[in-house]
Amino acid sequence: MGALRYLTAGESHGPCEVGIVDGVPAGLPLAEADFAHDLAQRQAGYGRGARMQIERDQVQILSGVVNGRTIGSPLALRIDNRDWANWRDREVPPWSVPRPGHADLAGSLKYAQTDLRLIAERASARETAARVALGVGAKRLLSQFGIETASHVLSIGGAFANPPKLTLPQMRKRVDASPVRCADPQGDTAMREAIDEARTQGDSLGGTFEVIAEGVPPGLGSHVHWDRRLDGLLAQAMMSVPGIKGVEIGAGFVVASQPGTQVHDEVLPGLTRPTNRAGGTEGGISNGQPIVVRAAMKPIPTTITPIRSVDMSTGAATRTQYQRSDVCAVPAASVVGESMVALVLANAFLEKFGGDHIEETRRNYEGYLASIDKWWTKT
Ligand code: EPS
Repeated sequence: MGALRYLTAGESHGPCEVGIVDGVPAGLPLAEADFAHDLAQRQAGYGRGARMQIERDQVQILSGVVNGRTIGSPLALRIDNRDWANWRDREVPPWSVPRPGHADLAGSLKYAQTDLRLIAERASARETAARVALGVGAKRLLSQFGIETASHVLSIGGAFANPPKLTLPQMRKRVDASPVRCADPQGDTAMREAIDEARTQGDSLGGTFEVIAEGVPPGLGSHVHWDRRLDGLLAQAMMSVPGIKGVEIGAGFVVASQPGTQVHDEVLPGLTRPTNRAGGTEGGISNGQPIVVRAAMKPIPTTITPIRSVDMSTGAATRTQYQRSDVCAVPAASVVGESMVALVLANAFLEKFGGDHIEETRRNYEGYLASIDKWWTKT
């Protein structure tokens, strides 16, 4: 059991999405308005479909906050599904043709459902609205200790970004202004063109994105057991974002083809590191360098152009039927990935420093920094 426990509930066309998190220390400032930015970023994004014209994601805090501060009890967050009003009285014929790449086929076998929609309802990435809401709480906790996160899209289909070196505030400013959450204006244009082309071709696109966390102290996670390794926890959390098929930390897959002398980040006096190819973790422990995690997302499985499948009610070969969907959701996934990284880091932070009130967490954190200060100087 982690220091932070969180769950989500909700179906895509049910009344609402819900997130619950236990373990948030008391005394953390938090208001409903604090959720607006991240929820809007997740909803927006070039390549999103008609559903996002319907939804206006807003968090209602159901418990855990009084007078703008957490009180140490579980935080329950609700986001309404506005589309529910359009579905609740609708007669929907059962779906029997699984979309390759979606949970339809494997989920219907596992849960013995002949109507594949009953699988799709929960498998839908609509659920990630609740994760982003939970991530806002995690980010708020981390920011009390100078830990900041950002995310940006690196590629969509065959269009790539080549962003300059940016501070996190600079990056956030550029990303917020880009409909594909790309920090490089040329990449932004190329990515939007790629999405337009895919839409015209009746196809869908995936891509890659990066999450960065700065200000993370050394010592989160542990080398002593497989399930305490911070890199492993980050990879699992990132892979749990719908559509993600690959995760790398730091230089990732590239290091496998390079000699050790060109891979490992040398240590200089003051414990500074001239490079960060390790992506902020060594031996499953944060090392004081920025955490850098990248993920690869597959194209959306609901394609305008039908592809081969089977009608499970007859066993006959057929083709998929198009339903409303996004053409590309990589920008949205980058927001969700950042939320998951924040949740993993907040959990690891509270495991190390504990605290039932934020000031207790602060005392523990500052005591630790003072104890390691003789070796490690913050830059
Ligand atoms: C999704 C299908 C689409 C997306 C949805 C994820 O929804 P619908 O079936 O209602 O058209 O828009 O994403 C969201 C609703 C969201 O909030 O991100 C899917 O099948 O995964």
